[in-house]
Amino acid sequence: MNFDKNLIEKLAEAENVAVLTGAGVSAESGIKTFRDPDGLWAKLNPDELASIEGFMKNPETVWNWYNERRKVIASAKPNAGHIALAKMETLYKNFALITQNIDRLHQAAGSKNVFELHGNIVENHCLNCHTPYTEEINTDNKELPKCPVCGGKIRPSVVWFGEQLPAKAIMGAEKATCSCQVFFTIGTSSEVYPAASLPYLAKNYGAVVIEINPRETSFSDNADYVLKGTSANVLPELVECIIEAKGNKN
Ligand code: BJW
Ligand code: ZN
Repeated sequence: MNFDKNLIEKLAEAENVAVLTGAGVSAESGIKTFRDPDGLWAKLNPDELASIEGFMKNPETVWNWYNERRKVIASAKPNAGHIALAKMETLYKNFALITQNIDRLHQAAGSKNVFELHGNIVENHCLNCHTPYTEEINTDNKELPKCPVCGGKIRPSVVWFGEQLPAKAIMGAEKATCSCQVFFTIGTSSEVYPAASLPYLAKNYGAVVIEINPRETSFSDNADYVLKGTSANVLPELVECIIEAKGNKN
């Protein structure tokens, strides 16, 4: 891909960079997205599977849907896009990786300063008393685990529709967004708030905003640069260009 010269210059000069990622970044690791034609929500109802109301109505159904996803995620490996983002972190004084993904693949690739806006699929807690549930999950056991403290229902520590985002994650994400010179939005449809508001916030605070996505999104028209392509294709090349440009500056 031929990158715009001004864009590479901005990336070589920047000290603070923030990146927002979505499901598309993990697509090339074999994890389905949500809103693509073959995505999870094409066949399944988010109200039934990703809301507290859905969980209360059919806790076992929801728990077992997460069991199936736990299996897929446990066998998934970071792809070239995750690895390039971990490398990108080492190039900057301040770098924040803000993710909507629950799969922990950024951490597996080596990213350090990660803000998980929608929680993660590795941790679980009691719906009733909020105590973390630390027993190993047997993904073949269809029965919903019960809290050893109060007997309450155990749920995955992910963020469902209508729920608040973890305060530390959203506050850290907003701080990084307001103080960066360059903001990336990668592999997200920009449909889900408050994550979708971050690129606008970055723009309002003067950052250059770059979108990487094979398709147009709700945000595309507002981006300063749109790099059309998959994250595993675009990111490794882009990171090499930044390294080269930074080398030429010194
Ligand atoms: C590739 C690629 C490749 C493909 N390379 N790219 C109006 C305004 C503001 C807020 C609201 C509103 N109406 C309702 C709300 C609230 C709601 C919301 O935003 N709803 C919208 C749908 C309208 N938000 C919430 O409820 C949030 N909480 C909240 O706001 O609290 C305060 C509040 C409470 C009550 C009322 C009002 C306010 C919580 C949101 C939680 C989202 N949870 C999920 C499930 C997490 C657990 C799980 O995984 O099971 O999070 S839903 C799902 O969507 C998941 C994702 O993180 C999230 C975002 O999806 P993402 O990552 O963008 O994926 P896709 O599939 O949409 O897009 C993939 C993209 O990748 C596409 O663009 C592809 O082209 C691209 N792609 N291959 C690069 N190889
Ligand atoms: Zn409990």
